[in-house]
Amino acid sequence: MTEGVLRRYAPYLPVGPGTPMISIGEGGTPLIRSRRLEKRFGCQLYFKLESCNPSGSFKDRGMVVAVAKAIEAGSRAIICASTGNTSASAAAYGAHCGLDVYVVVPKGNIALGKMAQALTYGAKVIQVQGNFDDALRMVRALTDRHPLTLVNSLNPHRIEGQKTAAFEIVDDLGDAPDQLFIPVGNAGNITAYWRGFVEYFDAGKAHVKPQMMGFEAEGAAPIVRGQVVEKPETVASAIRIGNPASWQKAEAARDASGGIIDMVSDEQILEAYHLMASEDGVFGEPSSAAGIAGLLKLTRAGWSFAGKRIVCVVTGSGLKDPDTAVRYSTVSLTEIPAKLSALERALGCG
Ligand code: AN7
Repeated sequence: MTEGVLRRYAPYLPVGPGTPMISIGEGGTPLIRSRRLEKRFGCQLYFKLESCNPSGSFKDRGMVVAVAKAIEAGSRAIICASTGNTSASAAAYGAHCGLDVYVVVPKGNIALGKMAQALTYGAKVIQVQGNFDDALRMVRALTDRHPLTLVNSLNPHRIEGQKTAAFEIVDDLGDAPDQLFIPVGNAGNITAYWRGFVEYFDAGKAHVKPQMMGFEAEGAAPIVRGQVVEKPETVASAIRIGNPASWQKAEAARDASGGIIDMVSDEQILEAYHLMASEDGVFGEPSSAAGIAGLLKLTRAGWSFAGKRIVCVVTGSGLKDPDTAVRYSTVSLTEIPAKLSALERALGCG
């Protein structure tokens, strides 16, 4: 049986005798080597496929810990604000444990697959006439006044769980990579990875620490611009965030690692999204392409990654957002009558 994150990394997690060791199969995700895309960069490029978690995103690693600790503390109900993946994950783990789940999402700005998940797992879905930052502000104020457990990454157990992805990368590669390329939205994940790499380094399990290379979307880049973005906009709806909760922690991770936080345009995100899928068979959601978009941007700006060992985090599955996939498809559909001759003609061999 699959171990899950709580059992596999118990010594590194806030796990005690009273913690329920729940799992729906999170963690243990594949680290795969690029075959084609990496040639553009002259580096060794690996993808960490967090899309292979049970709800299809990296959120499950943190959610399993947050939900276990909520149950341990006697909570019966959890709530989050979300651009989609946190709500899908909260709904999944809440369902597994019989908790009431409330998810607050920006109306019209969460991907179809994520909405389908939250609804089918049985969460109560509340659509706010506002953006993610509005939803998070409301949920924070609500949980100050009412006995609901907040499972956004402000909940420290979320970050604890998410750091296990860094452990797995080191366990798989035998050491930390030179650089980690990762999308940045609410900035919890870059914070969690850095913590994981530092803890494994301090435990003697890794001999180097990677540079953290984070990328926001240009229309939602508060950290890069140094100010809150009131009306964030990007095709990558998961990272359409103007006032990240872990802003300072992400900057600290960037600075301590000697890395950067930069931004990529929607055009660069969509280019990377298509290249990952068509050249390496990796179908991430648009936000998950921000890392490769950043690698392409920096390479074109003259940076050299030759000889480096780089891991790019594919944070969520491309299946989450079928609307964007179809809308921006670069391939044309062909329709034919049900005849062999028509098929031959269509393939140019008739
Ligand atoms: C696929 O679900 O914020 O920088 O509410 O879904 O840790 O926020 C999602 C974020 C990257 C950014 N990739 O991670 C939410 C939410 C995907 C995501 C991010 C998200 P953070």
